[in-house]
Amino acid sequence: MSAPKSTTRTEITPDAVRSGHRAALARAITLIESRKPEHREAARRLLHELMPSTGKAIRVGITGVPGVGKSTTIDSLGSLLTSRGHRVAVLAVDPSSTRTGGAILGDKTRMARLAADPNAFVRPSPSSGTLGGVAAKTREAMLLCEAAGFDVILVETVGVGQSETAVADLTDFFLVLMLPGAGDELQGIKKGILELADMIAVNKADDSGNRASAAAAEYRAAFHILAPQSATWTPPVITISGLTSQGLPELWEKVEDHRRRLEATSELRAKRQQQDLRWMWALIDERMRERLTSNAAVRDRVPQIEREVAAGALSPMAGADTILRTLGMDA
Ligand SMILES: Nc1nc2c(ncn2[C@@H]2O[C@H](COP(=O)(O)OP(=O)(O)OP(=O)(O)O)[C@@H](O)[C@H]2O)c(=O)[nH]1
Ligand SMILES: [Mg+2]
Repeated sequence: MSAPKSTTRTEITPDAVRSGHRAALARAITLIESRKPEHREAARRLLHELMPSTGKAIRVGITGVPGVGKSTTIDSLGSLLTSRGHRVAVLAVDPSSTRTGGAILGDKTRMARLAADPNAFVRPSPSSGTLGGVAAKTREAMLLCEAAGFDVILVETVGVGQSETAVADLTDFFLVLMLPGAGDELQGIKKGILELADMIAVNKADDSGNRASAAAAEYRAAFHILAPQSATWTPPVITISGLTSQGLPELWEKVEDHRRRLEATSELRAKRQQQDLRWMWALIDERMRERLTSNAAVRDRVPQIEREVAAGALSPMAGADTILRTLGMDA
């Protein structure tokens, strides 16, 4: 007797992922993104079994304002790295589902070389969920990629909202792309982004004359007045062109240098340990939230409670108590 066909597609063995076949990896990621309870259990088992095969890649987060050239740079950098024998996986964190359709299209056209490269794997952002949920799925996808033998993981995120912090928390090295045009640009940077950055690359140096190096000088000065984030690393500021690949070999040299230093001082281990702890709490938050939103009794009562709280008939505390009691939690 043969197994029913409908279930065989969702059965992904750890060995299938470890074999490095992109189709198996893609299916495994689809499984971890699934919201169906039976898939979640299978996904947990799969990840659990694959954990020993994870952790060896260089994980790089890449952010910057829309249009700065993240995808273009990833396409060129990724191609450079596969030509050197690396296997490169590209993931995205984009929690705004309205943008996701566009981002998928953008990734397909702007990462054309990598999308066609047998040693690369390009995966768009999960299409729904809170930022915490999307980041958690991306982390799990990253671990699957590592188990499948990808030794460089590039995570793109658009530099608006809170997604940079989430991506910095997934990766070892956080690269911030900036546009040429100093001064104005500097004022526009969100406070905090410099503190997350392990390097700034001013992109589009190919067609901006000396505005790119002027901008780089300003960012260097900005780093000088910041308190150092690490005793072993001062974030470099370089100029690049994602379009022509100018500066990308130097960019990667810096990433490798950073990696060597962090390994030598065991900062890398400490960093990942901290990330694991925050990940655990993010999972707990996400699962609690899921229980809340999937509970039918809660769903039935929430509109009425919201109306009463909005009308001042019920205090916010009493509203929260009622909802939590409906969920079976002691107030
Ligand atoms: N001249 C020049 N143009 C570039 C460079 N990098 C990107 N571009 C152009 O800038 C535009 C945006 O590039 P993308 O790579 O899609 O930018 P992105 O940051 O990924 O954008 P989002 O994903 O929408 O946030 C495209 O038209 C690119 O061709 C560069 O180094 N030089
Ligand atoms: Mg992009």
